[in-house]
Amino acid sequence: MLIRPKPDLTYADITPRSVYFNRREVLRAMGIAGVGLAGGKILSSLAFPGQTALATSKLSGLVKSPFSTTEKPNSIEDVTHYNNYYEFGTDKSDPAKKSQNFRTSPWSVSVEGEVAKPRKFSMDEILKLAPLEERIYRHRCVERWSIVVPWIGFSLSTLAKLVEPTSKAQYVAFQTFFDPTQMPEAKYGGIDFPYVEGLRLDEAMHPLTMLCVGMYGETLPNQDGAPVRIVVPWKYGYKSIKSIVKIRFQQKEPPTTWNRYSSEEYGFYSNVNPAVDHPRWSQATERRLGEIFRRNTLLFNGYGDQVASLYNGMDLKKYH
Ligand SMILES: Nc1nc2c(c(=O)[nH]1)N[C@H]1C(S)=C(S)[C@@H](COP(=O)(O)O)O[C@H]1N2
Ligand SMILES: [Mo]
Repeated sequence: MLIRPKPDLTYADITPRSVYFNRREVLRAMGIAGVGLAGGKILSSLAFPGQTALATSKLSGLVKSPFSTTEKPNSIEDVTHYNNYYEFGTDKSDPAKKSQNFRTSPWSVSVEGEVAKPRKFSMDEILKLAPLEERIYRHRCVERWSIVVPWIGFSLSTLAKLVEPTSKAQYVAFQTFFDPTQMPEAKYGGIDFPYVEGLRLDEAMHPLTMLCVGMYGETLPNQDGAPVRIVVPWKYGYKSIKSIVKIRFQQKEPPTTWNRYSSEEYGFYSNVNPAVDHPRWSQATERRLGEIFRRNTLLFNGYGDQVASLYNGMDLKKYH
């Protein structure tokens, strides 16, 4: 039998990042900063040592969100060069390099199952469903690193209400796009694809749960889940499924990728909880990318005031 390390343990703790070349600084020095709408396209044709340029474009009409933390966001370099996206490799630096040619247009998301009005939404339709909000959220990976990201999008409930879930809808299942020809690294991932995730209906309808289409004022970089992903800030990062093509409302609890891989280690709920250890490591502390000293991890990742009531009376150790 082949004994191989569990993929999610590859980086049980973070390694200090090397210093990345700062794209914006370089552009400023070159006198081509502030390129506005065309910025993404120009940037995508430039590459600097140690960093891959982003093929993103600016999103306009952004509104601030009351859900934002006042903590300082990480740099865009941190957030785009330290990723988990196993379809594009298991090393934290792989997604930035290996997702560059991922085709994210045309794109549509099929919303189906226990709903009165199933339909497919094109990306253009999604972008027009609601005002795009900038929401600065804490994001905590089960591997004990955390980041603060200015995501862009709106509450998933906005889309859900349009399809009118029936009374049988108790859970929501999500599925990532999968194409082994575009994602040749996936075969070394050690998990099954397409990547799937799920939430209880009340979790999915909670205003903090985001349908996310961008970050840092622009569309999502490929490595962060372009063109559209879910972000659930009070749960471990793996619940925040990237590049989704399907949302299904259903009666039964859906299978989820990491739970299938190891149910002891990755529960369906996966709420951030410093008092419930992963079987192989403590979850009490975390390291914020860019910081040296560890921080204490907060129950529900600090979103307890908003979400604790969803779990009243539940044994959080059992339903981890
Ligand atoms: N499709 C897909 N979604 C995914 C993953 C993945 O491997 N594939 N990794 C998850 C994990 S473990 C984390 S921590 C977050 C990381 O999101 P980020 O790279 O944008 O910070 O994405 C989650 N969503
Ligand atoms: Mo993660």
